Amino acid sequence: MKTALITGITGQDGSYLAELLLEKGYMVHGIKRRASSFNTQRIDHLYQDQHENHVNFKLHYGDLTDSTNIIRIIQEVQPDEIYNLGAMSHVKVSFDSPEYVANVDGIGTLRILEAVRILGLEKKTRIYQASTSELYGGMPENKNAAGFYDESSPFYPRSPYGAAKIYGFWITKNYREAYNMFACNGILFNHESPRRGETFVTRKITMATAAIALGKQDCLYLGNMNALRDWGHAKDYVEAMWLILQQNKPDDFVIATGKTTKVRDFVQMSFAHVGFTIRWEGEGVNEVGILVSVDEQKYLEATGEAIKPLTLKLLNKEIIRVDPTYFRPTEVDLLLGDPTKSKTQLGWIPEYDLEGLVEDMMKSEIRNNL
Ligand code: NDP
Ligand code: GDR
Repeated sequence: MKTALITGITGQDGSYLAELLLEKGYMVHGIKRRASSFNTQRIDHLYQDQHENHVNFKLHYGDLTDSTNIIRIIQEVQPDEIYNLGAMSHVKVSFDSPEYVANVDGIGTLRILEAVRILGLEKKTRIYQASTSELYGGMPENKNAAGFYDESSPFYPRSPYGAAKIYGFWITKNYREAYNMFACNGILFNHESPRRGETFVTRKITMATAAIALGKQDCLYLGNMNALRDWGHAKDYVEAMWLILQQNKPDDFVIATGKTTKVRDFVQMSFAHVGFTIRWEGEGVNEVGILVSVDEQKYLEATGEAIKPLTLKLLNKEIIRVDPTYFRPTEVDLLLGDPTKSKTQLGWIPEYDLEGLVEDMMKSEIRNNL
């Protein structure tokens, strides 16, 4: 039985990865932070009474800012694989707490690598580092000839988050080269799911779509709707993380769909799921989305209910508006990844396309709201 340690196990990716590794027969350990209220909703279904026999899922209190804690947990667990997913992962919030992000997302990665070295586990323990398309940032001219970012595209981060993650990327690569460690970066483009944090744009949109459709909310406020993102499904992306650590040689891989979509079009797709048609008017901060019609049949299929009078009252009203609060001091306008290497070398085959992702998220939101 292999043993894995996951930092960030309470997050979106950590929860799907834990499920995947348990299915594969791993003993799974995770690090969770102490919080004043429960923060384990995404993994509660995996909980096991530690008094039972054959326990294969265990949580440890810890924090990536605490070296001694990290060393102690790794010493106790003696992992074959570490997945370092723990991070302050919100790009906009990273402008508010840049030093903290540098500590957790940057130095936190170093703490994991050093712990493995200090404990003499370099030969035993393989390490996955959660790197990101935010490393590429805002330089479209850095793309390859076909217009995509790939493993050889230069980096130009545009946020304290991206800058902290770039340290994580390079220190992982350096430990691989300096100490022969099996340490790899997965450069993952945006990936979403029904478990996505509620303040990331896709989840914010699908939650609001369901709430507006069911008469519980009047309007969705968004920031830059012209941003383009390469969105995949988190379930597919955790499979790629595992594949990266099963290779003969350590290496870095881009994980992406190879398609990019505007935030505005994601909004359109999400509302189309409940039969809403939106007309866009105005520009910049004055742009609004007006509800022009509701397809009764689609609404019924999506919600299992007839259209609510409160929903019909929204016809011809502005249901989407721009709030500049959500703009970032520096924005990443366009992300589009080239998954050729991961598809050919890892044999990674994603199951979901964008339509499938939106459908999965919307079905879950409707269930949550009924
Ligand atoms: P989430 O924000 O959903 O989860 C982040 C996890 O990190 C949570 O478990 C959180 O704990 C934990 N965490 C935060 N701060 C600390 C800390 N100081 N010490 C220990 N753990 C901490 O992120 P995702 O699951 O979406 O992403 C996983 C990783 O992949 C992150 O590193 C992210 O930056 C990176 N990434 C994500 C992409 C995406 O599109 N989702 C794309 C590319 C990279 P708590 O629950 O207590 O807050
Ligand atoms: P991102 O994801 O910054 O790409 O980072 P997010 O969903 O936050 O933003 C995507 C794009 O949507 C625009 N946007 C809004 N974003 C949010 N959060 N809220 C809004 O109201 C809103 N309106 C428009 C943003 O400006 C941006 O252009 C995610 C995180 O998971 C990172 O941890 C990860 O590394 C990258 O994806 C790849």
